[in-house]
Amino acid sequence: MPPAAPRSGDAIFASVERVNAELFTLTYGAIVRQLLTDLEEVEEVNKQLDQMGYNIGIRLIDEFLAKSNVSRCVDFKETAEVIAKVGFKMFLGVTASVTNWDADGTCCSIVLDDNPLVDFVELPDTCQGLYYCNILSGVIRGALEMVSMKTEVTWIRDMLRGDDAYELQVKLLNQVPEEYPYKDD
Ligand code: MYR
Repeated sequence: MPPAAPRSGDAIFASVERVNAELFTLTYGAIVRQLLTDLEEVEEVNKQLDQMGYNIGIRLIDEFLAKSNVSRCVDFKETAEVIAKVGFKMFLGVTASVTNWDADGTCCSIVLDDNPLVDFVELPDTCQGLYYCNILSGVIRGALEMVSMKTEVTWIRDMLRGDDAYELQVKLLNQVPEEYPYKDD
């Protein structure tokens, strides 16, 4: 058999990236499986995944702001676009679309173009009610809280539950105005 042709740096980099992504997906799956074993109730697993995501989100925002160079958003609409186009790309390698705005611009949906967390995943019937990707809603809630936005983030559609997309609803509950700490006079 002839020796395999040497691969270019780009090809090696791409395959290392793919292996990293697969490892990430499988590790997340192992965490969910362990939580299901330990906590038994699917509802408790949903809460725990959300809480884990929140704890990640409150730390990840620093890395996001440092690496992305995004400046303060003028409104929640811009914030949602930044999450969908920059945040998801940076941390999950995918982008998402923002849709379904309500009239006052405080509630929208983020629809994922792809969801690497669920590659290789099939849920058994015993997992009905599980929000497998609940870590993501927690991440967004935690990250936004660190930039003064209290939100409620919930899954509206989930392909693992038979829907035709992955859709998160992000509702702005309140926004604490940041105060300039010095007097101007
Ligand atoms: C601002 O300060 O107005 C900018 C706020 C940008 C918030 C972006 C939060 C990024 C969250 C990343 C989510 C990634 C999910 C995988």
